[in-house]
Amino acid sequence: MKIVNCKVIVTCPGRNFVTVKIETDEGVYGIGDATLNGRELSVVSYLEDHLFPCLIGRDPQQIEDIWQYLYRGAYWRRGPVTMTAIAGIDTALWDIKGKVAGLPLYELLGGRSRDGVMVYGHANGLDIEETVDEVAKYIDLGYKAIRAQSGVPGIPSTYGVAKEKMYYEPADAELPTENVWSTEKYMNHVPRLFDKLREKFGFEHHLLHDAHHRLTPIQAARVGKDLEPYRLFWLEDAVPAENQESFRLIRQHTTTPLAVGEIFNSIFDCQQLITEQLIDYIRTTVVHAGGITHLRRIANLADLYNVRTGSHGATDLSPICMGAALHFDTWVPNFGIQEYMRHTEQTDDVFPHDYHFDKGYLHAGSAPGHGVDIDEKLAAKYPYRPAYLPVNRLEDGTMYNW
Ligand code: CS2
Ligand code: MG
Repeated sequence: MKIVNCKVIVTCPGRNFVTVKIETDEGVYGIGDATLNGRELSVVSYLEDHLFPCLIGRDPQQIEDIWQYLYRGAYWRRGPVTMTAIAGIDTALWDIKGKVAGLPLYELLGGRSRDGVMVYGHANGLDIEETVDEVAKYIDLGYKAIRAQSGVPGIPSTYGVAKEKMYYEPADAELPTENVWSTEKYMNHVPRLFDKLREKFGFEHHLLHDAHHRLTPIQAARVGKDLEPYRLFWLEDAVPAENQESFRLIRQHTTTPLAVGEIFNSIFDCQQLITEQLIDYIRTTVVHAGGITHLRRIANLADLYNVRTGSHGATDLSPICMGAALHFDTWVPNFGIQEYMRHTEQTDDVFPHDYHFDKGYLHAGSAPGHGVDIDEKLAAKYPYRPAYLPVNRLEDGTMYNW
């Protein structure tokens, strides 16, 4: 079997997605997600100009060898653009392998470890009352786990608080919008949100929260301690994790479980966090961490240290990534939870898929490969539109983390 053609499909059914399609001489094809929010076209160039020419004529069944060739062969290893491009190819190759074998991807990985994949949805509101109402809606929809974010009094806009409740989309402008942030105001507010949620709904549901890289280690330690009575499932991205040692300090002070890793792209970004058991959940996912081949390595390392998976699943990860992630989650022994932000109907129409939601769980489906396809004719109706995530400044104008 040989690879005869590779292409990239860029489409914007409400938001931008980059898709790799690999075709073989036997007519079987595979697709993979290669979307990097706000830097989409860099990945397109990396694929078209540098990787695709190396693939023509290769045996698509040799996934490991191709992965090593693309990773080691670049000389310049790692980085989000490189690893997202490799992920797009890797996912497409696993899709091909599944189709050739006539087996769903989770069977190729080692078979089913669970019946369904527990997911968490996103509840958010301009204030605590609105967030409480949104959490109630997710409970009614059957979710077992809900992430809660609320606007902070005195700050005009807050991370995670959206106008469009079911379809949160932060990449909303042709040039980055500027937000204002105050950690002090946030820190006073966030325990009140969870106090209210536990008072209203009790302790039956898992509650999660994302601090979106905005705290210093000692601030994160304080927030973790303040939230302890509310038994969070996790506190996410408490601090930027470039400095992995930061987590030592947080860990010394709080038993609130910690999750990190949605912006990591390699096992080396989480090596210290995992081996020193400084986190509880690793959030790397298929599209940004080198595909199934590399994510499996990260999960295996994590398993040795009792760290569980909790893959990123925001709307900027296409349904192809979600499909592949669900197969991965169905197999991975040290599964924790999967993030699930619903895609718009427009997006779902472009990417017909086999997975479905039922009573708080997503089910990967049993179609061969990862079970997601792309309607190229429909995709062509939605051309690329520049769209960026916001940036953040402190109240005095200092540039900060968004
Ligand atoms: C996030 C995302 O889902 C999450 O936890 O932090 O909303 C993130 O901001 C986007 O995926 C960025 O592209
Ligand atoms: Mg996050």
